[in-house]
Amino acid sequence: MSPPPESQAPSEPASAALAVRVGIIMGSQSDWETMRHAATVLEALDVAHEVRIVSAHRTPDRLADYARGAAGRGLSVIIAGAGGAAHLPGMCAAWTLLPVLGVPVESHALKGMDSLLSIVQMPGGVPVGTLAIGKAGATNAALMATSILALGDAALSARLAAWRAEQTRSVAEAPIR
Ligand code: RP5
Repeated sequence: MSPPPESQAPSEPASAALAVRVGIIMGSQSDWETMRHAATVLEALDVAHEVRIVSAHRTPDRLADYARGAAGRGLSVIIAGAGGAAHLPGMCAAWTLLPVLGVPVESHALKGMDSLLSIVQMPGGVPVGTLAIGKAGATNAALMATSILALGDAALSARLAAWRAEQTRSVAEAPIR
């Protein structure tokens, strides 16, 4: 099998022209199908973000450079998604003091249980905030990143409140039968 296009990052969101506040990284192009849900939420909330493929084991130097430079470039939160033996969020957290939110990507062999356990079981001392496996985790990672940023941004807090209110409005009182 030919190697995946590690240097080919998913296309940049329109909000990239603004000061980037959240970095979404993933171990492989194949993770984009899951991690795109984080980008979608950040776009809906107008949170400037960037998206990169950064593999802990295939591109270790890229990971070190990315994580060590993130705070200096103005990022506030990193969302890291990976599958299988998912070292990416933990290794990223080792290189930065920024909050790192880990998204376990659903794997073929073990349905993401391997990803979940390898991300959530960080030994005490270097935290990774671990979300659910798959789409829900990617979605909630973006919402949690937004909550963190909203602590110091009243306009963003208002946008998040509106997003949540719209979600509430969208829930029907009774199921369609
Ligand atoms: C991990 O290995 C990636 O995060 C991905 O979830 C998994 C499989 O990668 P590919 O073989 O699809 O590139 O590094």
